[in-house]
Amino acid sequence: MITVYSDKHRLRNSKTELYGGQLVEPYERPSRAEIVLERVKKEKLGEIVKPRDFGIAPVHALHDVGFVEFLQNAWEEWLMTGYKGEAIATCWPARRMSNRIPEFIEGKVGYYSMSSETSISKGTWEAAYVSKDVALTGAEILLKKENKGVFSLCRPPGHHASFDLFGGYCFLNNAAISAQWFIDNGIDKVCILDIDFHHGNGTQDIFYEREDVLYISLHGHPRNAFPHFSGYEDETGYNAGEGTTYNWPMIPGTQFGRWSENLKESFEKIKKFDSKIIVVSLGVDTFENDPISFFKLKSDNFISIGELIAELEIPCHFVMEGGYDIDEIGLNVVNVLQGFEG
Ligand code: Q9C
Ligand code: ZN
Repeated sequence: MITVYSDKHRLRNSKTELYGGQLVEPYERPSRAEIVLERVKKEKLGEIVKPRDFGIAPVHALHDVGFVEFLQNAWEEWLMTGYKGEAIATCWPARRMSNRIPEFIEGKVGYYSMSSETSISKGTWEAAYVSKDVALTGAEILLKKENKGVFSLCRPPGHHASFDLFGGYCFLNNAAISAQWFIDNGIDKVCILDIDFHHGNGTQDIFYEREDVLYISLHGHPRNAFPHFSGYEDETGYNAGEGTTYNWPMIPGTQFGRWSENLKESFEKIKKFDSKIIVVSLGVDTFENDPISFFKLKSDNFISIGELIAELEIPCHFVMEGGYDIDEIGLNVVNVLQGFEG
């Protein structure tokens, strides 16, 4: 399987994450991608290719122009205030407040974010820009070379990022951007299968009213898990998109038995939808040792996940999302890909 990778992901190297009331070293750190790449090489998964620049149009296809401009300029504007730390949101347009866009960067950071753990730092925009090129290059390879599967080693991840929101370590929604690219290049329907531990609120939101994209997610129940306000079972789509969103929230301690039952149930929806391509939002934070999640999947289970997905016999674009147990992230990700290849 071809892997798309760029070392420009290192430009996303924030020093602070607001976690449990403290500023800690971010869980979403450069070594994550390095270790996955090492494993890809060690296991001889296949060729490693660099992304090409697809420009900004595929971003504007799904994200708000003002939001994109904000991401581009946020770090410079934050520096100009004289603040000493990284840009962290502290105030939001909450219930019954005004939705007008503020001028001051501190207000804009709140306006354009869904959560405050994700600091904006120097190089964040540049890394997010290349991450979407990694996903788009992977999409192009899958379509043009008629491969069965391609792995886009995206970093930063994307599935929490919405039309005009960043957060949850995400800035641009790589999986969504690649799904839209498939549609713009002759694939009439696309399924996004999101197996990251967290609900992909951004992906769901972007396609919530669309009938041409099926969004399926298995995740920690929002009663207990980030992003807390999205991912309930009764979120099923709206207007033309009614019935093209399916959520399987699961309780703390969930093991592979229950998880895989739900995966198989989701396959019934995927088969019925009958799309020619699946974008897999591939997070391995469902792992038992993940430091910020509460499922109990074991490393071997990730091989089974790949094997199960392969049974669908639909070409898959694997897009890297979360996974924070640095020691085993390479093993777990490559297990999925090798299981898929058989
Ligand atoms: N107590 C992705 O996996 N904080 N994002 C969780 C847990 C945010 C995860 C706090 C987690 C974001 C792409
Ligand atoms: Zn996650």
